[in-house]
Amino acid sequence: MGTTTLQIKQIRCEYRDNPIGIGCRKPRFSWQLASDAPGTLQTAYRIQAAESPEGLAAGTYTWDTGEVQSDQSVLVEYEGNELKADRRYWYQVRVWDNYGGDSGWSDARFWEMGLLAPDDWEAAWITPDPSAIDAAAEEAFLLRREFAVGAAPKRAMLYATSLGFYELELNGRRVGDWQYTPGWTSYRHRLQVQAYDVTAQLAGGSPNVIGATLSNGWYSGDLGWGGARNHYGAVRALLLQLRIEYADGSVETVVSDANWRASTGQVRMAEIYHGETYDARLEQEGWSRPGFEDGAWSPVATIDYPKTILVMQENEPSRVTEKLKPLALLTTPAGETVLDMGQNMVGRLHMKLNLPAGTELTLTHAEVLDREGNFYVANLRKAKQQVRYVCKGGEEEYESQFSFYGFRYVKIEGWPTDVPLNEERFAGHVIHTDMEPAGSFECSHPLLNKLQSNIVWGQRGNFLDVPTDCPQRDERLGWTGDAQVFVRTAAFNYGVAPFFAKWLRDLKADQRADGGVPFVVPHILSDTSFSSAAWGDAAVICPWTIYQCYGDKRVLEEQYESMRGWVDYIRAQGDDELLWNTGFHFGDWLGLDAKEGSYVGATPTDLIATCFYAYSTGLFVKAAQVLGQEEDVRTYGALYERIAEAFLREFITPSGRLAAHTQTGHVLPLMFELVDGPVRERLARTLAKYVEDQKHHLTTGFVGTPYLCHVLTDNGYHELAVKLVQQEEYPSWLYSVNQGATTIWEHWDGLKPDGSFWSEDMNSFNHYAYGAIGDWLYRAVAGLDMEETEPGYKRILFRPRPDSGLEYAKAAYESAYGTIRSEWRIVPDGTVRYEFEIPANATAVVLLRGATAQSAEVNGLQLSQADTRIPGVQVAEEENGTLRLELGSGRYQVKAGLGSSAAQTVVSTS
Ligand code: RAM
Repeated sequence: MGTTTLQIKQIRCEYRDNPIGIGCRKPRFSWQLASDAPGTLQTAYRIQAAESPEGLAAGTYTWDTGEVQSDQSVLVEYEGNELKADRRYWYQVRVWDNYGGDSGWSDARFWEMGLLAPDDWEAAWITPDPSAIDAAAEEAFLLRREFAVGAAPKRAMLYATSLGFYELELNGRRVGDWQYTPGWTSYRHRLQVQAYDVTAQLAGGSPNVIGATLSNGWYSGDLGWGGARNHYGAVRALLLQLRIEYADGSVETVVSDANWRASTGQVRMAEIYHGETYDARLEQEGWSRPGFEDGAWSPVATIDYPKTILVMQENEPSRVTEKLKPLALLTTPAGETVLDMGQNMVGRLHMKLNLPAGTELTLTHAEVLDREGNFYVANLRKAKQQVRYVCKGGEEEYESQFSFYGFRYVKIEGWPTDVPLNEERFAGHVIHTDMEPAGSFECSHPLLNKLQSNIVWGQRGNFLDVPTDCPQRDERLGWTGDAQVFVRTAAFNYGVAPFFAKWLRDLKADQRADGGVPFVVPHILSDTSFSSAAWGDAAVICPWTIYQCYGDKRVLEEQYESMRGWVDYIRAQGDDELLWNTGFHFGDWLGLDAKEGSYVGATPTDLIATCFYAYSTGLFVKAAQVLGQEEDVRTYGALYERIAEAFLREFITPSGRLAAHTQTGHVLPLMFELVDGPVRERLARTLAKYVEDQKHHLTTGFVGTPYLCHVLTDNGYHELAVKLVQQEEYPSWLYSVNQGATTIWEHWDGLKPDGSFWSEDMNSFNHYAYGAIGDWLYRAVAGLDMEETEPGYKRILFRPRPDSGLEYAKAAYESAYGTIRSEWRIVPDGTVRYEFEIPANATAVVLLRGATAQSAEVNGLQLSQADTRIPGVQVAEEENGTLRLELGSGRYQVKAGLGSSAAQTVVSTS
């Protein structure tokens, strides 16, 4: 019974299509199946790889798996001949399914290996000769090299990295569109190299020129709120290698070496926090083109700097991903001229000018206006976020190269009074790591949709190469706690596996020998800025979450020692090995129950620390199980049991009362399953009471907030979670939405009801932590979730909650298997219409509360009569008032009754 519909939809190598510059020696391959037949599963696959498309056709394979009986279609690891550096490989995939279908061979795609070892480098690190140019000064410097290219180059690959930021030009044109290269890693241990295919940009049979501009960036710029700079070194330098292959097989290499020339230029200052000073009159026309006279330029010096730390680029690059038009040009009550971008964004302002030479413009960037509507920068602390631009005259265009700004408003100063200021000359260029969009959530409540948008913008603004706390003030650091609370939400909105895999390698690199984890990764704070509970736990929670969401076992393998190191670290703290009751902790950071003048919420830090100790140990045991580390499963499994017992002994009275009277205190043991039976019920009841006592307001901070609604929903108090999320009064998520927020705020009361600010000291309007509620919207309300045992959405769990006070909700998610969709809508007859989409080679469990088989229809067929004869429906049964379906791939429309509680909670939003 063969079918002809089976096809391969997309194939990927290391999460990307036709990637270049791959640095791992065993890349992994994923593909998606497409088939009309419901319940399609892959039964076998075959992958072939060769050094050319002809090689694939002729059968000269570097790898041929043969037909492998397996349903694995995600992240299949390369096991062929050893892969060579700087080489392109082609591959194709073929699959078979449970209907006897044969996809035939997919189109051939390629991947390209980057440089893999220090020996692959002939280039030297170069920097301007120190007697001529100070490579540690504020201003950027330029490097150039002219070289001849023979006729007909066939392939030209350029590899580059730097100490500091670099941007390259080749023959007068920018190389690539990547921003802030080489990205930020734990530079002492790891420095990324970017690969560029410049074949099309090279001029055959003539002189060519490579030019590079270098600024301070994360390497040597101002970083951290203490005003410290040169965290990794003071001297900027470039490492570059261009390999040109000709049609006759010969190869030529151009490298950074003593033959380059150096100059200073038009970028007088460039700093991440402070912005850029650019004097267009100092531009040297044609400097990166052949024929430019560089006699006045200085020589360069080569320096010793290790090449053992080089790694190929691991995550997607940062790019301009969107261009926003200004919403308005304002004149504030104080008379300031201010552009309003309409969105708190991260990136920079692009401008087209035609002003007299020598005109000096100052652009200052801010997130908010104050109560009077005037420009406000106090919350930026020491960050200047300022562009100073001196015009050369005539039509000119500019945007910063080496700085990024967190802003909605831009104050413009220095505009000549006799020239009209036209807002069409400006555009906001949005920049972040160019992650692949993955999910969407929408519902019938407009304010919740705005909240979802704010969460996504929070992610865009703060996933700029590393997961930062905020993008605007003198901070912008990879705070581990923030990343940990947001990772699951992040993985719904975008594909974040490469992004986190990279960052976790930096976490591991910066982890101390005793297992301690820095507050921020990459680590640039003091030697004591390590190991707070819920912050350091990022070492365990993030890899586990990435494994869950992508089925990416390699992240677990790579991080395994780091995960265990963190658990061992905690074990060595505390008065005994089962409690963590010593050391410094951020606690329930910014919890509203904090004492006056404190940032630390009222929940005892030893309770928080011990809960996370248990949680991380439990997750580590699961990781050990996945990786077959039996001894660790035993040892840490037993440790986990003992921590859980110690927790109960220490924090729960014999009658089942928790010794911490806060919302967060109750949230954690419930979320981490440290209590069950009557104790669980009691804690949930008490938590519900606390929420009701607060008239449906939360008091939680960074630690409790992400879990609060999950815990309520999972313990029979979904209606309270709904009330919290739909609460519009302060403090609540929708309070900020009603205050005009376009991103997530650091504080519930960043902007108070009277228009005043919480504080000047620490008041970011783009801090994603509280955006962690996004995970609850996707998983609890729309019900798009997964079974933990088959990660990466191989087995999907649909658990929609039409009793969410909404008329409809829908979520879609691009998984490794393909599109997953979960939608529900309450129709006027009081029934619910659900829609589910399950990609091929995945299956799903559907749990519909309050529905019965008798009253349910699937794809127009009465379930009770047709049950398993409905195509794709494998099981239909009722369990404790819940209808449970098991479905194969396909699209399903389900009509079912609505439990009585749900009918009552529907809120009309029309
Ligand atoms: C602040 C950061 C961050 C938080 C730490 C504890 O400085 O902005 O969000 O994790 O403090």
